[in-house]
Amino acid sequence: MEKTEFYSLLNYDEYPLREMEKRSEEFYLEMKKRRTVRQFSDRPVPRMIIENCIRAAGTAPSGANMQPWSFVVVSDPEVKRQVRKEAEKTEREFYNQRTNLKWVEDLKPLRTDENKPFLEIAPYLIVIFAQRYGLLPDGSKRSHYYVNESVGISTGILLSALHYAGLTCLTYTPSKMGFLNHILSRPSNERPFLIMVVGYPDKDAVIPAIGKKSPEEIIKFV
Ligand code: IYR
Repeated sequence: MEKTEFYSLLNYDEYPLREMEKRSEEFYLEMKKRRTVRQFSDRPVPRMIIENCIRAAGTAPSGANMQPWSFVVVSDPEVKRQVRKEAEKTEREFYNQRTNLKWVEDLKPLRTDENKPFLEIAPYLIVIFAQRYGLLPDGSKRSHYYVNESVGISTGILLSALHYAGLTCLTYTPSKMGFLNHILSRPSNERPFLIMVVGYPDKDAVIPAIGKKSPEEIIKFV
């Protein structure tokens, strides 16, 4: 297509088919090694690694390119302590609520409970916020589109980048998340989406004996 003020030329690297096969398989084998970890080491991680991974997340496609996300990186021990305190409060309610019996039963294989020590032990909590709408400098609102899809894709890229960099993470969603706006002073157009707990695994970390569905179960070629 003709180059105009709206367009610039695409920078695209085409690989030979054999190379594409190899790259796709290698990527699969790398991602297959990722496991959600709930026991972290307090070993520090250089901030630049986190920043690079968030830069990768920021390349995600989004509805009308509105990029409706914010990433708040928490490493301050006092802020982590507050997050843990509030998270454990809402989890205690969740695990003891009679109406959640079936849900709690479904979680048994994951061995989760209301204790969330990793929120203080892991060096970083990346708190991802979804912007329901944008706010312009004059205070007026700007529509955002497909917010969940956009922030979900960005979060997936963040997870992949962290794993590829050699870190472990936990995608953690406290049962209620409103407290994150207060603790982190986020505006009312933002709602907490997920906490990405990031660091090295504890040297004795264990993982649940669960697996993934087979390709036959998840793929249909039509
Ligand atoms: N937020 C609780 C419960 C929980 C819910 C789901 I869905 C999970 O996949 C895992 C846990 C907790 O994190 O303990």
